Amino acid sequence: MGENLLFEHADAVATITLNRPDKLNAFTTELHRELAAALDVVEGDATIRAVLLTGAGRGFCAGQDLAERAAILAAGGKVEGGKALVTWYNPLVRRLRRLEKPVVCAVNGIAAGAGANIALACDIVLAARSASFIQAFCRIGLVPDAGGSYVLPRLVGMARASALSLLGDTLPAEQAAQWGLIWRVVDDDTLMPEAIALVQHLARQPTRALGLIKEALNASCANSLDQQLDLERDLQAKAAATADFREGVAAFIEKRPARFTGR
Ligand code: T3D
Repeated sequence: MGENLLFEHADAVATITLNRPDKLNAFTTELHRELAAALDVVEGDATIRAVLLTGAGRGFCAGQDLAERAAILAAGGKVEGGKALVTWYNPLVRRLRRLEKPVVCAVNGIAAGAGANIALACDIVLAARSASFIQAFCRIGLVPDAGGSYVLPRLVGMARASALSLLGDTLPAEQAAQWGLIWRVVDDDTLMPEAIALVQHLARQPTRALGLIKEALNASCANSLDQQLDLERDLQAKAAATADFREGVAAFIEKRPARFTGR
C-alpha cells in the first residue's frame, strides 16, 4: 500500500498494519493517505468480510506526528488545529464506524492521543497486556479528538473520562479492560494469534447482519427507546431479507454448521 502501512488480504480478512515503528506509528499526512487508500480497498471489495487493524513494533499508534507540527511552528507558521481533523481524523473515525464489516483492533503497545481513539473507534478491541492507553492531548495543550470526547464518557463514565482526559495519565490495558474501555486483554505473545482467530471467525459470519448490528449500535447512544425500536424494526427487515438469514435458519433446522456467504 506504501511504505508507512502494510496491507494484506487473505481468507476474507484485510489486515492493516500501521508501519512507522521507529515513531510508534504516529500519523503523518502520508500515513493518513495510505490508510484512506487501504479503506477504499476494504470498502470496495466484497470478498473482504472483516478487518484487522494493528501496529508494527512496540507501539500501536502515538497519534498525530508532532514532528510535522514542530516543523510548521519552527518555520513561523500556525497549526490550524481543526484542519487535520476535517481532512483526516474525522473521516477516518466515520469510515471505521460506518464500515459494513467488523473491524478488530489488536493494540500491540502504547496507544496515545488520536492513536488511542482510533483504536476505540474499532468494533472489538483486544490489547496486549503490556499495552496502554493515553489521552495525551492535555499534555501538549490540545483537547481529545478522533471521537475521544464522545466515546470515553459512554464507555467508562464521566468520572473516569474526565480524569483520563484532564490528567493524560497512562491507563494500562488490564485496567482499560476492567473499566470496559476495551473488550479483552491477552498475553503479549498470544495477541496476534487471538486477534487473527477472532477476525477470521468474524469473516465467516453473516456480514450483512454484522454491518446492520453496527448501524444499530452506532445510533443507540443518541436515540430514545422509541427511535431505537423503530430502527431495530427497519434493520431487522433488511437482515431477514438476506441469503445468510435463510442459510442460518436452514442450518439450525438441519442441525449443521451454517455456511454464510456474506450476502
Ligand atoms: O492537527 C493536529 O495536530 C491536531 C490533531 C491531534 C491528534 C493527536 O493525536 S494529538 C496527540 C499527539 N501525540 C502525543 O502527544 C503523544 C506523543 N508521544 C509520547 O508522549 C510518547 O512518545 C509516548 C508516551 C507515546 C511513548 O513514550 P516512550 O517513552 O515509550 O517512547 P518515546 O521515546 O517517546 O518515542 C519513541 C520514538 O517515537 C521517539 O523518536 P526518536 O526520538 O527515537 O527518534 C519519539 O519522538 C517518537 N514519537 C512518539 N510519539 C510521537 C513521536 N514522533 C512524532 N510524533 C509523535 N506523536
